[in-house]
Amino acid sequence: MKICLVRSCTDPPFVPPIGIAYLTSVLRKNGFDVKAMDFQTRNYQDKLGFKLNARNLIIDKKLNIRYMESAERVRYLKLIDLWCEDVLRADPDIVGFTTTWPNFELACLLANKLKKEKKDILIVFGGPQCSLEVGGKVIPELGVADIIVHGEGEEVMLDIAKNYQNSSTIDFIRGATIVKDGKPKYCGERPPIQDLDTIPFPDFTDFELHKYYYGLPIITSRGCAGSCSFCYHIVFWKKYRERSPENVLKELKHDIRKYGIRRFSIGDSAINSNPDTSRLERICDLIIESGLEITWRVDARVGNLSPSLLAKMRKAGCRSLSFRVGSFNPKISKDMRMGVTPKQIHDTFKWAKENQITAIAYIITGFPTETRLEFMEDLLTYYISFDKDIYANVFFFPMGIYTGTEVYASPQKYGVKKKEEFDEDRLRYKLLFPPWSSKNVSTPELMFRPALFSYLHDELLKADQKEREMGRPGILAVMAFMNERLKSMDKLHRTETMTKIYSELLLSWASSFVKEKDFRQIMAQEFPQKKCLYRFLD
Ligand code: B12
Ligand code: SF4
Repeated sequence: MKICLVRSCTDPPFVPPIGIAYLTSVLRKNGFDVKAMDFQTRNYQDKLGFKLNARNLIIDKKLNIRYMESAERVRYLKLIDLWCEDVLRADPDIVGFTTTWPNFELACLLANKLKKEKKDILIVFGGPQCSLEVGGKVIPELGVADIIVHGEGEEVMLDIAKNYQNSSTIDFIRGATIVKDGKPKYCGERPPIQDLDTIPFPDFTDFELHKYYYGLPIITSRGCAGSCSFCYHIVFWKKYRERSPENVLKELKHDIRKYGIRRFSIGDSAINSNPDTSRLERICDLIIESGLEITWRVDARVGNLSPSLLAKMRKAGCRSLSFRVGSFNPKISKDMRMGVTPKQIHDTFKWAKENQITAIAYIITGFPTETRLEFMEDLLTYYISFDKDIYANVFFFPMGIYTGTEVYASPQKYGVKKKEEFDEDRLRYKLLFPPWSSKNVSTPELMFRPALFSYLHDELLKADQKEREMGRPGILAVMAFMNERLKSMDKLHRTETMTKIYSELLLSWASSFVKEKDFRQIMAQEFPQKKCLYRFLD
């Protein structure tokens, strides 16, 4: 029996898909004939003669591509035809798709096409996009998959392959939803794999490894010991589990020997998730002692990385840390159940910098409890404490409500007003990013807050001279930056909603510091040449 495992994506190739590499390994160890395919590295786009950005792809419930010029629609369908031919050439009995939101629509279209071409093929969907909420309800409605696996996949996929080999109908698989005659049947939760050291190392032999930008992926723990209210990682992996440092070292050595790659992307939700950092220290010690010359990046959290630990991590090859910082505002950070302070953030970033580790921060704006004033105060705090060397890599994102998270499950507690009611045609929103709102954040403002923060950040990065001239503290300087933004937005966007939000933001922020009349006076004195601000305020 032949099994194909596929990643159907048009994004640039960062790392090979470790999820299907794990499944490949487990299935091969059990005697199955497996072919893993990553369409991210194959040059289909070159073959077709055009580049496609599937992140803009929107399909409806009938699998029609929506909101797209017909010429471009045809290009996507051509791409699906090419992919389909490739999969069918391998003559599989089972095709497994690894899904995330950027590749989900393409996975649905390809699965649908495969089913049309070869009726008896068994289609299995797995990966992060297959949460119980989405995988158990929305995917069955689309009719593209026979089985949807929720969460950790090694044991479940092996069960599916064994069952299918013994009988061509599958009635029950724990950890999955089975779709029969269009009806989904959830077979209940499967306990997470207790001892991660028992899982065989992922098998990357089918991938064109030289084509990936970030080297080879490896994962040393699954889940997170934290409990942040917006975080999908804890929902997906359920229980936090760690591999032993010795087992991690063994895999690193195995990868170097087998693939000749010394650059790693560690995929842990947070490498220092455990408040007790002794396991992390031990991993670093083992790498240093064994003299492996490797480099790696990983996600981390703020709170328990000391200067000495960071120095050790650097020595063990750490070159970049991505922090899901949440918010600079301690109150919002507490609401997020992250509980970090601006000082902790600042110190961690400073120590990383001192140890020549690039620190990247992901900031979430528009948490449902974040008022406009709090957001504006955050902007100001950021402005005042900004240090170009430390905050060179900061990225701002709108708050997304993932299915299954604490915020999703308790809309009342977080004041989330709207969670359903989307445009039926826009399947993507239904799956991941509902256009929600709360009494503090309207839907358009949700998208605007990170844009404003990014703008300020970019200006601060280039603004050495300007900054000095303006002096600190800088309410007025921030205003000036925002004014610039408004001007460019006026030209670029010309959307009334955005302009309105922007002027409201300015007014509410300003009036919290100074009376509106005084504010106008100050602005008139300080920035007489900047007319457009008044235009929108009047
Ligand atoms: C490291 C990482 C990255 C790295 C490397 C990406 C990679 N492909 O490995 C980088 C930085 C490049 C990255 C980028 C992005 N990422 Co990322 N990433 C992660 C992270 C932290 C770990 C991934 C990992 O190593 N997992 C370990 C393996 C073992 O798990 P797995 O792949 O999920 O596979 C298991 C199961 O899912 C299942 N399974 C998987 N496939 C299949 C298939 C079948 C048939 C079956 C049965 C089972 C199955 O079994 C596997 C083994 O147990 C996860 C969060 C997390 N901790 O899981 C986010 C995560 C996967 N990323 C996410 C996102 C959104 C992105 C981006 C879209 C971000 C962006 N805005 O651009 C891009 C997408 C890039 C791309 N096109 O792939 C989301 C996905 C959410 C969703 N529903 O789609 C996650 C879950 C984080 C989150 N926000 O909650 N990411
Ligand atoms: S520390 Fe990071 S990975 Fe852990 S629960 Fe919080 S956001 Fe999620």
